[in-house]
Formats: sequence, structure tokens, C-alpha cells
Amino acid sequence: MSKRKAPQESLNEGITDFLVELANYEKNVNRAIHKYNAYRKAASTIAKYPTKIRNGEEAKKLDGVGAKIAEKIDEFLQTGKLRKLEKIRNDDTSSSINFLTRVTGIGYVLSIHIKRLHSLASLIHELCFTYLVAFRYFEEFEKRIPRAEMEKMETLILGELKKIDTDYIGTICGSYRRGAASSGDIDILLTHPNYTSQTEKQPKLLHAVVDHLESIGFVTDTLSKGDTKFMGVCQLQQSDEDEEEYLHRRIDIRLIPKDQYYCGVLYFTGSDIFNKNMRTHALEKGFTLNEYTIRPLGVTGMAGEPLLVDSERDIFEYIQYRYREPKDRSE
Ligand code: DCP
Ligand code: MG
Ligand code: MN
Repeated sequence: MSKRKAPQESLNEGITDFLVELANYEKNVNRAIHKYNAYRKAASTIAKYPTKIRNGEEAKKLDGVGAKIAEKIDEFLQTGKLRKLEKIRNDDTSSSINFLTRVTGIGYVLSIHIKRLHSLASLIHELCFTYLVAFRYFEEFEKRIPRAEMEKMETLILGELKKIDTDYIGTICGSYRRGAASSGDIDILLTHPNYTSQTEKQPKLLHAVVDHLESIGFVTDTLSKGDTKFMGVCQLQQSDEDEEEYLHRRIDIRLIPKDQYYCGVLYFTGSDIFNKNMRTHALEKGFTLNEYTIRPLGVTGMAGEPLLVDSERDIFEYIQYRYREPKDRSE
């Protein structure tokens, strides 16, 4: 995987950072997905802008930067901060909602309980436990994971997978696969030739991996564990050459049927903006694409049977989209 750090990347970092923070606030706290998209779009345009932005007026000429965002850019450039953001950061409710949605996946805990009709007592138990784990590692989860540490974890995880069963296929997706210099968490996709959308569910394939990673001390805590998705905490063990101890990191593991694996890999490699653009293009070409399948749309707009997919490239080809390496999928 290529090591990439464009020199101009930090030119307008102050601006893109505050836009991304506002985006996450709108999504997680206000559930305002349109505002989230607007901030993300502006951030992504500005990130690619080759020179240092001097004022809002200059930024407004760019795609996706409107009057309101331009105003915020002016305030930020003139005062070095943003009152709106200061207020959000100081508001306990919003920062804890933000933190909990991002880190613990409580929405996911709720969804498995609703699907399986567990008792209320076990829901309460699980939520409390989730919150406890999240708070225990609050500060560690705020820190990004350097690429070198991600590489170590990739080697360890893929090596352990083969020890359990050589037929497992695993991919570390997310920002790491896109070549990012640092990542917020570890996103692992897992599949096995015995498991397809035509076979029974096979939670054992997921649980065997989680249990094994726990037994070697790599997975330290569980936030939630379903049939196909595990959310938890992991930590690399300190080795003799290492000076300092590694931090606890958020880890997500998803088990995906083999025939849906590459749609999954594509989706979980992102970025979210790239996914959105690719889905829009797919629709224009008469296909519907999601994290599981790609299906042709009939004249009535009804989706047909899933198409055969054996690589990410297949998906690009179906919709006549120029193939892009993961590192070129920021939007
Ligand atoms: N994803 C998406 N839409 C969402 C959430 C996620 O398309 N609303 C996809 C694209 C992401 C991938 O899932 O790249 C993984 O989600 P993460 O939140 O872990 O995002 P990243 O790995 O890209 O960034 P980070 O380094 O912050 O973890
Ligand atoms: Mg990630
Ligand atoms: Mn993730």
C-alpha cells in the first residue's frame, strides 16, 4: 500500500478540520444529514484547493461553499476560532451524544435487541456495559491510529486468521485501505467460502475469530457482538523493541457472505462521499448499488436479481465507472 501525504494537504487544514467537526455534530447530534453532507462536501473541495485560502469570498467561488460556510471561514481566519464550535464543544449533552454514537454503536445494540426480542433486562445490562467500556477508554479513543500501528495490526490479524482456518479471507478497509496516514478505528471485513447468501447464517465463523483474538489478548473488550458484526476494543502488546505501550483502539469486524464480499469491501473502504457519488452514478446507469449487492433496475424501477461480483473491478465495470484505486477514493 502506498504511503501518501501530499505536501499541500495541511494548507487549509484548520478550515477542513472545523468543517468536518461541524459535519459530525450535525449528523450525530441533530441527525441533520443534509447539513452533514453540505459540510463534508465543502471540506472535501477545500482539501483539494492548492493554495492557502485568505478569506470567505475566495472560498465561496469553490464548488459546495455557500454564503454561510464562507462567513464561518471568515470568522475562523480572523479570530482563529468559531463561536458555534466553541459552544458545541462546551455543551455536555452534544459532546457525549457525539462521542457515544461514534464510538459505541448503541444504535446497533438496540437493533439486535429489537430483532431478537431479548429481555429488557439484558438490553439495560448491555447498554450499561457498553457505556462503561466507552468511558473507560474515552481519551484513548480520541487519539488517531498512526499508519505504522495499523500495519502492525493488519499483519497480526491476517496472520491469526490463517491459524484458525486457512480459508478465511480478511481485508482491513476504512481509511487505512485508502492509504490514510492515520485512522480513527480498524474496520475488518471477513468472509469464508462456506458462507454465502444462499447458506444458513454462520455466526460461528465470526465468533471463532473474535474468541481467538481475545484468547491472545489482542481483543480486550466487547461493545456489542451479533451474528455478523462485532464491535469492540483491541490493543497491541508491547514488544521488547517498543518503548511505550500501545493505546486501546476501536475495532469493528464484519462477517459477509462470500458472494457479497466485494460490494462490502467497496462500501467499507469508502470514503462515504465516494460511495455516495458512485451510487449516484450507478443509478444513472440503471443499477442500484449498496453494501451488499449491485442489481439492475427494470423499466418499472424495480431492482432485479443481484449480479455476480468477484472483485471490486467487476462493480466499476457494470456501471461503466472509471476504476479507482482505494487511495484515489476520497470522493
Ligand atoms: N461508510 C459510509 N457511510 C457512512 C459510514 C461509513 O459509506 N455513513 C463507509 C465508508 C467509510 C467506511 O464505511 O470509509 C468505514 O467507516 P469509518 O467511520 O470507520 O470511516 P473511515 O474508516 O473512512 O475513517 P476513520 O479513519 O475516521 O475511521
Ligand atoms: Mg475507520
Ligand atoms: Mn469503523
